[in-house]
Amino acid sequence: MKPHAVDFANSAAKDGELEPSVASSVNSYNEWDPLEEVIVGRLDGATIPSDHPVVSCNIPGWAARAQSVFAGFRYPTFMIEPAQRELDGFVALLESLGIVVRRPEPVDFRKPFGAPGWSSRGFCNSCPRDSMLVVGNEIIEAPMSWPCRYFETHSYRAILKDYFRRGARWSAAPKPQLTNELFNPRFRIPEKGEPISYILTEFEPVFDAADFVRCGRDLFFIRSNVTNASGVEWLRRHLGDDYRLHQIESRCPNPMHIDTTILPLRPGKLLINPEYVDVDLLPPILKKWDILVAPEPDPIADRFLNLTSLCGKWLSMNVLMLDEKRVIVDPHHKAMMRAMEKWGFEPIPCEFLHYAAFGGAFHCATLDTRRRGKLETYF
Ligand code: ABU
Repeated sequence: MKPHAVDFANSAAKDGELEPSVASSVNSYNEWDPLEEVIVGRLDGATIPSDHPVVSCNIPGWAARAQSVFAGFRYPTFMIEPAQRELDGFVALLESLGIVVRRPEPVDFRKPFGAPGWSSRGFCNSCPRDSMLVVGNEIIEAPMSWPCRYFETHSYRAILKDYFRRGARWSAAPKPQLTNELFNPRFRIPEKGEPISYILTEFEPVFDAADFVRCGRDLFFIRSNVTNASGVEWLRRHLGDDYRLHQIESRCPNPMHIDTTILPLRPGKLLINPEYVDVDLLPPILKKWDILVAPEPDPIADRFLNLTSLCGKWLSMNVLMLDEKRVIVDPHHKAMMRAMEKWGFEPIPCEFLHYAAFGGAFHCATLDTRRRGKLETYF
């Protein structure tokens, strides 16, 4: 039998539950091919992350303090409602552009769960980018290190099973144990000028999918407080010789997710964060690409938005490419809108600032499962 072909001796296949597929239901190799189908996260049941050093070290100032006081409680309605309005607007925008939008199931994230040695409540499924990586026709469930996110992909299982039945490859990295050995008890966020260090040890492979971005055969990643070297190595071996992984050195003192450090926008154009990236240290493979330096983010005056954001100010970079030209940007970020125009893109405004309290913006809130394109080399 050919690899990935459906076994028609299987009774489910006879019952018509499995469909052999020529073109996979999942097909996305980069960040810019024309977007056809996307998973967008949800806010229902959102719960403030349970306390753990790996959580607090990644949350900025006041939000970390609030998180430790209110850990395990539901997000208040006054935070959910404005973010939900923005999310509904974002989904409506994507659908109006002919893009198929899939949604995870709502979950009561307050329910406790656990594994040997620990227990936690959940968080939310606002950011599918964090928990799943799409490489070509494969979706890989990431081995996440925040205990409250351990089962986050379960709310996407109906979608994953549907993609699988229609020909996609579906895999999951080994579930980590998340015992104390994974976390350095002496870790503290490095001060300015100190070398970057991470809370994770190499006890076992862990990574968040959002620490990787795709450019065909080449993927870029950062080491972070949720992605260790073993996690990167697991992915490197899993993807095999068809793909190359390149590290981006981020100077972010509490790095978590590459999409506010660099974002490839189309072949030859890389958006970078000037605070986190030293252009001279970019992998040599990027030497021929244009480096687009993200403008200083427009400050957010609303104190409550600032206090409750789980993200840094560079969330202005967290844009979503619909194709090689069109890009969804928050209109608050006027400097980014102007820069995108100057660089030859067509920014499409969509308000989304309230989503930061749930962990991200457009890139984080989505997982592009189908883009029209094929595996290519861009370097
Ligand atoms: N989850 C993306 C946010 C990363 C950041 O705060 O910089």
